[in-house]
Amino acid sequence: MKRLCVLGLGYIGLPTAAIFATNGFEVLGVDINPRLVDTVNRGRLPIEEPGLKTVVSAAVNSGNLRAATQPAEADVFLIAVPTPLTHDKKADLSYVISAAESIVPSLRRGNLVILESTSPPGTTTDLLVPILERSGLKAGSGLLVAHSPERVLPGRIIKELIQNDRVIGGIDRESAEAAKALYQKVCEGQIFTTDATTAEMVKVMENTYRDVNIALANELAKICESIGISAWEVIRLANRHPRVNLHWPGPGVGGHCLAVDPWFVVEKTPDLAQIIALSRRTNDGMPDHVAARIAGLLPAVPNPKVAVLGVSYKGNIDDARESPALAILAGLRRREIAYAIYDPHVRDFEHDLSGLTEAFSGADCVVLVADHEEFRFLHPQQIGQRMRTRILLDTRHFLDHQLWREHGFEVHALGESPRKAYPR
Ligand code: SAJ
Repeated sequence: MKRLCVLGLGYIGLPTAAIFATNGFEVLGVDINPRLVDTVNRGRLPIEEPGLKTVVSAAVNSGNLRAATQPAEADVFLIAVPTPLTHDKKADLSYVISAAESIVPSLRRGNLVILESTSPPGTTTDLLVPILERSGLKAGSGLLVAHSPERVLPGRIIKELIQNDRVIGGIDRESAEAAKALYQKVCEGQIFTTDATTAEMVKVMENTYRDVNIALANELAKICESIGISAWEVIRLANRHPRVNLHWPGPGVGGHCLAVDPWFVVEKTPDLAQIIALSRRTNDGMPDHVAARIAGLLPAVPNPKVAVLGVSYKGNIDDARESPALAILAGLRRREIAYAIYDPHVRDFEHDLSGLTEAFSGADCVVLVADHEEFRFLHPQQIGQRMRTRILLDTRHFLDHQLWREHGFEVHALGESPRKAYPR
């Protein structure tokens, strides 16, 4: 199993292809986007991700990684294409379907096909296998098929691809063992095998677990705002209990994973997945809650302006797709509140981005949305001088509030409202 064909050169496919290539595999990376294919063939990067540039340029320079728009014969086909949501919150499996169809003419006896894309439980056996069998081969006798979900955290992809444990679900034991033997060549973590549908459920439940816990924290944040205590202090102290691990509130849950995968469980069993659906709606309601809080904080001045800090879906990454910032900005527009945006990481955004000075100039409120490390070094005195009114709303409880107060800012945080503690 030396020749690999990786379908999809995105956040997961490209790092995976590059890691296999630097471990001696001959890898063909396939993507429908010719510009992306060209970028990869030149050893360049389409995304910002620590360590990725080194691995991709090493892979391309070694001659082991080549990109193309069409698949070719290989020993292993690894599908790592997006599985987004449709408008009615169902899994859009069209990329999986077309990737699977594209490899049918290249499939040969003994090939291993692995689906890495996060998919609703049942996808491998009920959707992927029937497409692959159009080749004339029979899954389970001559064709190996497995699901091996990716579990890496954006911002730590290279490290986690190598170090994380993996769960591999085969359509039969032979498929699971073949996929395990393959990943063992590049992974340091432990590899556990199971059946394909269980592996699919494992993956979607990991992200569902996190989403539900964040919803609990966001609900707590709103409760604490209403009774005048700090959710951040409650969580910090509750987490001193040996069996409690409350998550952190925030301006909403973004990205392509937590905000998407729980719906795959709801889609399968809508009557049963009650807490899961409610959690999704709770988290989806946070951006508008933030917009409403901003509106409530703005002073009575003509044409108030908000400076928004950070629009990626979380800190220290450049990915602003599905970011809660988009819904916050929509909430500001609905309320006819003007804003300017500063983000040192994001390049590709559907709204205009401003320079640092321009964003703060004449502003009445700074709102921190993404917790980029650089924002710790912003100096409230220099910023305050450019603003009309010194108000800060920190949706991540990230900045040094004491310091900002010392420089004349009225400081507010999500999950907190003016203290009523020790009222007597
Ligand atoms: N967030 C909170 N509060 C928290 C933690 C996160 O509001 O306590 C927000 C973040 O700000 C962000 C969103 O949740 O908007 C998601 O961020 P994340 O860091 O939790 O996760 P992702 O989406 O970047 O990556 C997740 C990871 N899954 C888990 O940790 C269970 C990753 O391991 C998966 O591989 C990835 O989804 C994926 O591709 O499925």
